[in-house]
Amino acid sequence: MSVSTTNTSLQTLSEKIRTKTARVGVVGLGYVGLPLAVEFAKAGFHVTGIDVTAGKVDLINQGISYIQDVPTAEVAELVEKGLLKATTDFAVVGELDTINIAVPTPLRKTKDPDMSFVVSASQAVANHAHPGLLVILESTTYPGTTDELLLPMFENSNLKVGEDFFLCFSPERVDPGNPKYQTKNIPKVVGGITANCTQVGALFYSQALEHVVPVSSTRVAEMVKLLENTFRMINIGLVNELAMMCDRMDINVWEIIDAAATKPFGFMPFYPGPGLGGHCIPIDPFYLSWKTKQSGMEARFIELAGYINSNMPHFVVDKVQNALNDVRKALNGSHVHVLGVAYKRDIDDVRESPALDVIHLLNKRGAVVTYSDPYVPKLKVEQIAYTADNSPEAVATADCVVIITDHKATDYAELVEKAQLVVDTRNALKGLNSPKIVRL
Ligand code: SAJ
Repeated sequence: MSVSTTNTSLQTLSEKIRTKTARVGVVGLGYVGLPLAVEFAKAGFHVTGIDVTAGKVDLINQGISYIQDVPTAEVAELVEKGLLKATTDFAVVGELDTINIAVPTPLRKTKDPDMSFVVSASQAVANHAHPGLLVILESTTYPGTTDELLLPMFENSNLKVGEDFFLCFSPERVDPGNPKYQTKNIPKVVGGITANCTQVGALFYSQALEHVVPVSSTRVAEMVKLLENTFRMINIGLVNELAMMCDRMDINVWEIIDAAATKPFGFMPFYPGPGLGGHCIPIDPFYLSWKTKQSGMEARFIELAGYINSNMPHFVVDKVQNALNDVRKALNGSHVHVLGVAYKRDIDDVRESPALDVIHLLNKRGAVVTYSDPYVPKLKVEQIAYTADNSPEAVATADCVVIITDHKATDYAELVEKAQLVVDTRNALKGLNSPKIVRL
């Protein structure tokens, strides 16, 4: 009597995972993939990173980290021990037992999902798929991606999902620069195409991560992540609209939010700002609204919040223009110094940063723009290349300084002393009073 393949494959793979002899692969060695690869190598697995960028592969094989949250010393030690290596060759999948796919899921200009990275990475893995393989997609995406897009790539007459191979989705929850929550201690949601898939996916993560949250399907797991980040984007949109209301009514929006935040239950503070940056919050919700449109429903909250958030750079530039007008200066021809260009404080990432929109709009209105940011030495906005001017003169000579990113390293009291005029879009000047200060 032939033993059912389900038991054989599931049991064999589970045993390899439990004994840490499973050979682990991670596709996409960015801010999600490299920390994940390092965590599994630190747990004692032999991990192979796969990336299409040879430069990243070379750096890892030299024991060098290029990700802010991953110390080079850790990478060097793991490479030295033979627990971590990297390659650009997907053929290695044929010798691996598990594969995590963590590649970008950006938006096209039309705000439609760009699935090209997921499709090419998944197909490259599927080309070398074999019985006993566990594949887990981690890239944030619309509900249905894993079962509609990936499953057909892998399943065939010899490979039955949940029996011969296992397919899951597990949302990445990496928060770059977060000193408290990193890959190992962020609860990990995982859902499989079948119960066997969920079971082996959860077993896999439990070998290296502190808390695993199994859910009933890949679609649930895909939707969990979208709820998390849509919740955030919409609430930021709410307070941005509140900021515009308060501006009309001459009320200090920051004081309102701080006072509301004293409510010990039923409230969670969000803060207005110059717009929504990063590769998650401004993007993920549009994966959800795109998919709901496919099922004939419009995600009105998302669309409205998106409109409000994307309008904030205009609102900020209007504030700069009005602040200069109040000191009888035209924006056109004035020197405006942008303080901080990363998409959020204390990191070096400028992806989708509102600073890019603000600088573009300032240029369009004829301002002479300089910027400073301790984490970002160079910047390109449309076709214009900038080099950070971190000199005290830049602040002192500017007709107006606009705080776009409130890095902790800046001495804001000194800034107010030196500057002629400051527009503060982040409440970085909280507690400081001067006629020079204009707040969002
Ligand atoms: N922002 C506001 N007001 C706020 C909070 C954020 O304007 O009250 C702006 C930020 O300045 C930034 C953008 O929104 O431009 C996104 O900020 P973020 O704090 O959400 O930071 P991200 O983009 O790094 O989001 C990540 C997300 N993590 C993942 O998707 C895995 C998000 O789920 C986390 O909640 C967030 O970090 C976090 O909590 O820091």
